[in-house]
Amino acid sequence: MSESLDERARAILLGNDRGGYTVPTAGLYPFQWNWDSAFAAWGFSTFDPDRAWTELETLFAHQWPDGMVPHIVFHRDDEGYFPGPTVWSTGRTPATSGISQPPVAATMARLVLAADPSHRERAAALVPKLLDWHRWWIRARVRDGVACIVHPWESGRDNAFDWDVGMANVDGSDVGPYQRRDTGHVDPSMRPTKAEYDRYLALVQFGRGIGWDQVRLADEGPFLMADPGVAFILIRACEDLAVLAAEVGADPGDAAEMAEGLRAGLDTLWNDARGHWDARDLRTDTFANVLSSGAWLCWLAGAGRPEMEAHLATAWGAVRHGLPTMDPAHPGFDARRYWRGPAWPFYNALVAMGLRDAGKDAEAERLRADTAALIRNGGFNEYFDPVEGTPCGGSDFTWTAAVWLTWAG
Ligand code: 9YW
Repeated sequence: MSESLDERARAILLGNDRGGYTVPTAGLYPFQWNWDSAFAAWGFSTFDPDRAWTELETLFAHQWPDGMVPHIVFHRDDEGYFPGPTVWSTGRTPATSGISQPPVAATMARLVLAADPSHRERAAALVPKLLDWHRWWIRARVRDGVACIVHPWESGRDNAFDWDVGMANVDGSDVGPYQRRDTGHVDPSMRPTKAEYDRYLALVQFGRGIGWDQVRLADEGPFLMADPGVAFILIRACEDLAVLAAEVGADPGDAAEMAEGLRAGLDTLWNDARGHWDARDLRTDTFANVLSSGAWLCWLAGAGRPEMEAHLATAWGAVRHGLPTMDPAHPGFDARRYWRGPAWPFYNALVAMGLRDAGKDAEAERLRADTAALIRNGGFNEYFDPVEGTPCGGSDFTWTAAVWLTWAG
């Protein structure tokens, strides 16, 4: 008898385990990524809660003194990824990148605790670290009342169309020669372009040039965009942190107040002319003018609006498989190019969590069933073409396996 999908998913998590941390996928992403790890913990919680807590603890063991939790921890050398530790040059040991990633850890920690409430002490020990991280976001990234990113990688949605308006002001012409590695692992037509990578690198070089001073990065850097994705995730994470702290008898600090303050700033992300949540370039005060993946997370923060429900129905009418990460009617929609169209199982899980909490059970269930079918037919890939259902990107992906075990399967 062939291995069941549950067994396969568990084998992927165990196979990507490098001892206390999990890589997103062998080859393409050989280090510990921040939000991937939080999803890995949720996946582990279905069969090894102890290992789930270790995943989160390893991530937070590399928190910076200022509270930031970096987007990559380079636990050991690996030539298979660019840009590696010497390019970031953050001076940390072990090396880390110099930016963060969407703060889903508090939300995942709450779910991990729910899976096995006996680990209260480990949860309680994480609460002050989560609080420090969320406060870091407020101090180093919230500008104009809303959560911003200083690099597209910080959004976790690297080449989303959202960032084009801000990236237009980043000069990537002088970054010098470099050798990409991602295009050696997967089909280059599914990856961000060279022009985008030049600019990604220019932003890293800027951060390095100011010694990774996080406040200066936001206030003086070439790129600063308000990100609806991170904005919604951070509000939800602060709310979840307040609940988690109460559940384990830890001091919740100002978690609830942070959520409230951030909620008050959300209005500046509503693009009234187009009727949807939208990314905004703070350097030029310009909307991205695109219905994109970040907007789909509105329900996660209790920020759903009737217009968003209508957009969801339209997007679903246009593609057959799962939720597209960009408006299929937009001329820039590209069904296979990373965050410019494809459906991502882990992201669907996050959107569905919001839909369910907003009482939209039918929509949440549709997303679950769609995602399950994609995985059943195509495997545990990084993402899928939402028009044809073709598996794309890296295979045997950690967070795809994790959401199969926790939600889709
Ligand atoms: C990169 C690991 C990461 C994810 C991001 C995704 C991609 C890294 O892979 O970024 O080098 O392009 O966009 O969300 O954490 O899975």
